Amino acid sequence: MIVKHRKPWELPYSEITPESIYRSRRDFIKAAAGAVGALAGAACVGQETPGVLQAQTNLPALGAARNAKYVAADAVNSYKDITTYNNYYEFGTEKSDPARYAGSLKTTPWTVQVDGMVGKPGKYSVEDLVDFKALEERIYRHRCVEAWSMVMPFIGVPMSSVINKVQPQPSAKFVEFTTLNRPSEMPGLSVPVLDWPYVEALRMDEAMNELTFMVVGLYGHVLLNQCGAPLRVHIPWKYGFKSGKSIVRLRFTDKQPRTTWNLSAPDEYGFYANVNPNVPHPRWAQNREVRLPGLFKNRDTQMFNGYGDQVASMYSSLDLKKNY
Ligand SMILES: Nc1nc2c(c(=O)[nH]1)N[C@H]1C(S)=C(S)[C@@H](COP(=O)(O)O)O[C@H]1N2
Ligand SMILES: [Mo]
Repeated sequence: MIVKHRKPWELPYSEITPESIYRSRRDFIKAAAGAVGALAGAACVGQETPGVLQAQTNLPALGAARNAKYVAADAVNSYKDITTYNNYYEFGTEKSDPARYAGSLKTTPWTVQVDGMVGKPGKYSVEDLVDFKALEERIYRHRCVEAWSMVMPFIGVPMSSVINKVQPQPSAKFVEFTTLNRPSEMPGLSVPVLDWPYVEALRMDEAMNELTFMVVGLYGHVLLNQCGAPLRVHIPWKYGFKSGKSIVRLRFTDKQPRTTWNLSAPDEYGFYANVNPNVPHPRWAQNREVRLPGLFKNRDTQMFNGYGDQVASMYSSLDLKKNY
């Protein structure tokens, strides 16, 4: 049974600003202080063109060269913003819940099941699927359907390199990825806000697109659990909900998979979920967004989140208002 709880962005303030009204005064002041800190951080980022961004963390460092082809011009968000303001409903629906509760998740050992229409099905470790000698750093924009955005220095490999290892059959048209479903370590799973486990999927050409990234690190280090350790997807031209975290299964199929948010509210969350400012969410506009840290919508949302050159051609025969 799916009990629909009110999601944070279903409150009426979301149209005006997701943050300023709802936050307690204390949080408000903290956010304002954060904004000042991020400005200082942005100045450092501007100077630090080569090399990998470093974070304040005890997690192991990951060697990865920055791929200059995928560096968003915008200032990078602070490590703190990226790791304390999260959506990861398996740990709770508040933005602060993942940082609070994800620490207890055990990410080793980790097994990814590969099945369906694939030449090399089986159980794989992260290291089997991701070539850690080929890691790259990419600075990607990240746009949530809730109309906030951030810029994140991810470390990973193209999803195409992972898919090529397992050799999908030519008949496979979609790849589905499933998140871990472990109630003992994920308190949010006991609340039926979604039909668990969290499932997302891409058309095969989308999965093979050069931008689609299989992420193992952030800011020069191994991913924190709240960010989707040990293995998460990032698809920068789609709304954030397409980018599943803590992936335990890759399934190849010829039928369009039933994805979690689409099942939960099909009129609000399409299978494609391309960032499209011309298709408003039924309950709020999508043509503006707040780049965090910020208190108000402070920029226009770009078609395909600004990645149209690399992805628009995949949708030339689709009506993107119908296929939202
Ligand atoms: N398993 C799982 N993956 C998920 C989510 C989730 O709740 N569970 N939330 C999605 C949404 S809505 C967004 S915006 C991004 C947030 O990623 P971030 O916390 O790294 O910014 O993760 C996506 N992946
Ligand atoms: Mo999102």
